[in-house]
Amino acid sequence: ATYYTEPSRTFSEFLLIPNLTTKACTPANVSLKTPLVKFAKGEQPAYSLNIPFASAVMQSVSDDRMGVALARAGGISFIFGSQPIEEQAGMVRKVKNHKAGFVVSRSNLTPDDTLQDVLDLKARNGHSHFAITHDGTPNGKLLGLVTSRDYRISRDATDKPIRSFMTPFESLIVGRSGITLSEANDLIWDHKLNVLPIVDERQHLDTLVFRKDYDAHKEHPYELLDANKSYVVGAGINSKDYMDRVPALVEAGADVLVIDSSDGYSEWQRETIEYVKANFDVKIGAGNVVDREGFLYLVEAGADFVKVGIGGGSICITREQKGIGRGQASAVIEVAEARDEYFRRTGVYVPICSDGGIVHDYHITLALAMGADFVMMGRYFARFDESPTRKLKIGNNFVKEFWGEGSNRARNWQRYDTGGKSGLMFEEGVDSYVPYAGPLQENMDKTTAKIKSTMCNCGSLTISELQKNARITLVSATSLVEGGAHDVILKDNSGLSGE
Ligand code: MZP
Repeated sequence: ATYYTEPSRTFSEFLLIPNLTTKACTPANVSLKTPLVKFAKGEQPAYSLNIPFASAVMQSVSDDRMGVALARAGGISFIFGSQPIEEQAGMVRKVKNHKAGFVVSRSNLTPDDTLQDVLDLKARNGHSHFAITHDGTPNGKLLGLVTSRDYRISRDATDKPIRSFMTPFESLIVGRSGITLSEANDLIWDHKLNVLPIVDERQHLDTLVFRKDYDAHKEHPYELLDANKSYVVGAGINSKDYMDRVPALVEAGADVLVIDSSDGYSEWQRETIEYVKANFDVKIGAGNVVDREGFLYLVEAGADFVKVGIGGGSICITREQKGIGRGQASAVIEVAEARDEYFRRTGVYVPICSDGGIVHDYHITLALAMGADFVMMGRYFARFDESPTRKLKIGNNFVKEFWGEGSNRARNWQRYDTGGKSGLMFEEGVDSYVPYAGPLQENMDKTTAKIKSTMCNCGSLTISELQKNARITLVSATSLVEGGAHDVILKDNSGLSGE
């Protein structure tokens, strides 16, 4: 046997040490954009994410509803594959056919009309929220209405002429809106609007600014998330029925596939990748691996990205059942080194995804700092309204159901199969509950705010800067205690009463 001299380490064993924070390094200036699939030096990846989050290929996490919600927020879902092919393809189709949360309609409104007129038009068209765009001259015509999710207009403003919301300047700020950057890009692209989208720190559209000389089609300031103007969606496949599953998923519009397996360092995966590459024009990720050898094997087979992690998932008992796996931090660090070395040697950058084991938000920042390009999470997303499972009340708390793919409930034997048995011989996952946490967007806003703030502490405006500049230290067991509230009586738990 070969012995590794270093122990396997998890994220909780590390902390980031701040670097110099320059004045330009503010959360609003931080970009979380990250490549999803491989690309050659000097080129752009075919798909990027605006936030480095993917939802797990799991029955209890990624269906079409999660697919839409996460794509809208700038990440990607991989629709679970442990279901009949047609049902999975149907979910993919639903995400692809989903219309973003706004409509633009040409209207005959003029700046002399009041907002009440706009509201009436809005009511007639069934729009719930809107912003207004204009052709740029103070007396010009409205270009249309943009509905969005959280645009609010005060009641007492409704009888004012629309022009009071406009300035006589060439640049016209037309309204605040909460739609995401990708939605704004779709809007601009689809309707040939000469407006420049300005985004807030959450990558949400803040304002649309009219510019006479601005041609969105010539100088699009942001990359479009996706070329056929629908949400980007991924889908899980396995190395058993791929010859039937892949054609159906591609036909349904899946942009990116991923071979979902607890152990990806196998000839089964190589054959699957080769088949997909030879027959389809679709991106395919593979995994999971936990070391350099596994990474290189899948990359040489043609994988567009590689997933890292065995046994670290919150619902996973693989390590207990089979004694295989590796601490997630150690796995990411080694595979990231192999990725960088491969890039130096070949000029091809193959993104890696840290899959499983994210417990605290700061674990995401650590995973990125250690070299992950994006993270895949199950437990994190299972807690939200948008996950496919039931919300229940247990005692005084709301919870959501969350079960592993290797549990008796999911019976995803293909994910664990090591050769030809069509059944689950023993469980590698559990059936559980997670605390209900509310809507996805609200939670993700908090998480990304923490990541951006930490990146500023580390003096990094982009994920690749963080990967280069981060200084990471191991923590001792005793200093872990120092990291939480300590030596104080917490008010909530004190049991004290008083006036
Ligand atoms: P987590 O984010 O909940 O910690 O981990 C999610 C990851 O656990 C999934 O993306 C997948 O790789 C893995 N998983 C899913 N089901 C099981 C299981 O039943 C599992 N053992 O390990």
